Amino acid sequence: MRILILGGDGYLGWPTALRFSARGHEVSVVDNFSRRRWHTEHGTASLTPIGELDERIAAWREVSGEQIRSYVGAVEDGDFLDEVVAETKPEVVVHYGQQASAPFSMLSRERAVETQQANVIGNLNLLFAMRDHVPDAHLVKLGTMGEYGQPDIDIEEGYIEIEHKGRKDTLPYPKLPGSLYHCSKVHDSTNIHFACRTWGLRATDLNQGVVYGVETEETARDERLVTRFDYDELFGTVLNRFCVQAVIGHPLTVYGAGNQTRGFLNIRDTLACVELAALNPAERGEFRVFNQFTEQFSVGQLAELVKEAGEHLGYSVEIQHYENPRVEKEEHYYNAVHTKLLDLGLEPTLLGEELVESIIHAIERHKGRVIETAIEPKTRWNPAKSPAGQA
Ligand code: USQ
Repeated sequence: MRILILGGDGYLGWPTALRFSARGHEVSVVDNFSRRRWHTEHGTASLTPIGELDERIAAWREVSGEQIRSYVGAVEDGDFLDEVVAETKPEVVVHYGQQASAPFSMLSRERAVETQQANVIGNLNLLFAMRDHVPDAHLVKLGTMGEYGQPDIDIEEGYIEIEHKGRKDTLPYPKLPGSLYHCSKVHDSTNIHFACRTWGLRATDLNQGVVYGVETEETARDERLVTRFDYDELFGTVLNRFCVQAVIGHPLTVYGAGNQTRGFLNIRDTLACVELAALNPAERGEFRVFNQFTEQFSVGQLAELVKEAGEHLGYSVEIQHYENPRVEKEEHYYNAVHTKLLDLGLEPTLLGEELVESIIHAIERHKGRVIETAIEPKTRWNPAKSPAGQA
C-alpha cells in the first residue's frame, strides 16, 4: 500500500514508518520538526540521541534496502499538505502530526493557540486534501482516551446507545477532555466524523491511552534507528518519566494522591494497532473509533511497579507525592471497553517487572544525557490556585 505518515519524525511516527516500510509498503513521511523545536525552546531534549530525519532515512536504507520519502513542512500549511497528498496519492494516511502534550497546551495562551492551530487546522487541511485527491483512502487518526475524561459510567468505544424520553439512538460518546490539548482532539473527532458523513470519507479514530517503552522490532536493528524518548515534564509520559527518575535517583513524581487511572500500552502495541487498523479499513462514510490501550493502571500502581523493578536492579527508589499541578480527578471510577482491536487480532504486550527492567536498561545507556532540571512539574492547569491547591 501507499502510506503517508504525518509526524513521521516523532516518538511513534518514526517507528511506524519503519514498520510499514519493513513490511514492503511504499512509505512517505511529513514532518516540520516542531517537537525538536519546542524542546530546543525549553532547553530539553530526547534522552536517546536521534539523528536528523534524512540521516535516519539513509541509515534505514542501508540496513533494510528500503526507501522512505520525506516531505518537510507543516500540516497547518494547507497548500503544502494538499500538494503532498496530490503527489503521493496515499491509500492510507496515518495522522500523528500534532502537538501531543497536555502540559504544553496549558503553559500559556500562546502555547494553547499553537496547539489547537497545529492540531485542529492541520487535521482540517488533511480532510480537504483527502476529499479532493484521495476520497477512497483510509484516514487512521491518532486520537486519545483523554477525549472521554473520567465519567462515572463505563467508557464505550466511540459511541453509546442512549434512551431519552422513550426514544433510542446510538450517538458519539460524551466527551470531557482534561486539557486544551485533549480538547483539540475532541474537535478533530467532530470534524472527521462530519467529513465521513458528508463527503463519504473513511476514518478510524484510535483513542490511544498513555504509551510507554523505548524500542520496537525495527528501531532495535541499528542504533541509528532509535526513536526519541522524552522524560521532561512537558513531553514525557508518566511511566517513561518514572523509569528515568529511578535511574538517576530522583524521587518518583506522583501527582496528588496517585489514584488517577488511565489506559496504557507499550509502543510495540501502538504499531501493531495502527497496522491492524490500516489492514482492515473502515467502510466509505464510516467513522470508526477504537479504544487503543491494553491495560488500566493508577499512577500509584505504576510508581510501585517501578520502585520494585528499580530496587531489584540495585537502585534505591523513593516515591514522592507532589501537589497536583493539574486539575483532574484523583479518585474516580474507570472502566473503558477496549475489545475492537483485540477482535482484529491484537496480542497485547503486558506490563510487568521484567518489561520495566528492560526499559530501565535501555535508559541506563543514555543516563549521562538526562537534564535533571527538566523533571520537576512546573506547569499548572490553574495558575490562579496556589501550589497547595488553595484558591
Ligand atoms: N502524572 C504523574 N506524574 C508525572 C506525570 C504524570 O502523576 O510525573 C499523572 C498525571 O497527573 C495524569 C497521568 O499521570 O493523571 C497521565 O499523565 P501523562 O503526562 O503520562 O499523560 P497525559 O497528559 O494524559 O497525555 C499522554 C500523552 C497524550 C495522550 C494521552 C493519552 O502525552 O498525547 O493523548 O497520554 S490519555 O492519558 O489516555 O489521554
